[in-house]
Amino acid sequence: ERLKCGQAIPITPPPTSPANSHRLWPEIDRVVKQEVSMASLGVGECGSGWQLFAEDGEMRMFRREEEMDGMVVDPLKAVHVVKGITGHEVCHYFFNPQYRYDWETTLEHMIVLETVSEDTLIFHQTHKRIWPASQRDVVFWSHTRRLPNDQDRDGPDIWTVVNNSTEHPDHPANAGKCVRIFLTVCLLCQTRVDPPKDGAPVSRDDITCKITYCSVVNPGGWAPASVLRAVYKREYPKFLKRFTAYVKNQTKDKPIMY
Ligand code: 16C
Repeated sequence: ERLKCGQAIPITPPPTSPANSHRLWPEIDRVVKQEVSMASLGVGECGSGWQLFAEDGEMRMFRREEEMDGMVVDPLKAVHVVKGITGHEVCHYFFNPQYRYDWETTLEHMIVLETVSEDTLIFHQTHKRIWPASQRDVVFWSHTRRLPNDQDRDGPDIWTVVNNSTEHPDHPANAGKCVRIFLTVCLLCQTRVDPPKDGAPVSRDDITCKITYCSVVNPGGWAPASVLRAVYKREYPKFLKRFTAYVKNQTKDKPIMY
């Protein structure tokens, strides 16, 4: 079911989330709720000012041109509809570090700094350098969560992954050759099942995943605006196409994971 502008999406965390005794828990819970509500708003509604900048089949990418202290921090909102995969599967491959080098083409190096719980990890990543800017790195917590589907109680649950910059004493910002970037990313996935009319078992042909991907990246230091905008216009569509194709390929011969 499509969510309408302003329509509440259920975002109550599981009362026993394995991460809820961690020092970061209040922040994680607050940011996840906020990002899920923002991601669930449509792009054409509420006078939001989103401009379409890339389109390919079912995929649409929107941005708002914004600057902070002279640096480009354009928010991005992408929507995609992919057949044959579930929201749980999409979030599984996005969240889990063992798959990241397979699909994340801008990545140079990744380590898990802390396993907070099975649904919450803290990462350090370095990314490929964009000439003529300095190389970038990032430290962020990543949290995945199942959200009850109140719009369609018989339908599959909604899934999300939220990534948000944080600090870590082992990797202080701007201490080495990298400039620290700051990001907030939300992947929100809704699954629709259209069961076969003849009562046959549901197959991958009968499932569709609506993916919303929102991100704000602050480059953290000087980078030419024209280069930065040219890079993200190329890299975001490449990421979403490659990543969703990867999930389709990984899951095609596996049982459906709702
Ligand atoms: O969300 C995505 N990936 C997650 C798991 O890795 C996570 C990390 C996001 C990092 C996104 C920023 C990476 C920027 C590094 C520089 C790009 C290098 C390009 C090299 C080309 C040869 O949430 C998927 C992320 C998809 C990333 C698309 C690229 C966005 C560029 C934004 C501008 C960054 C400013 C860099 C300043 C020089």
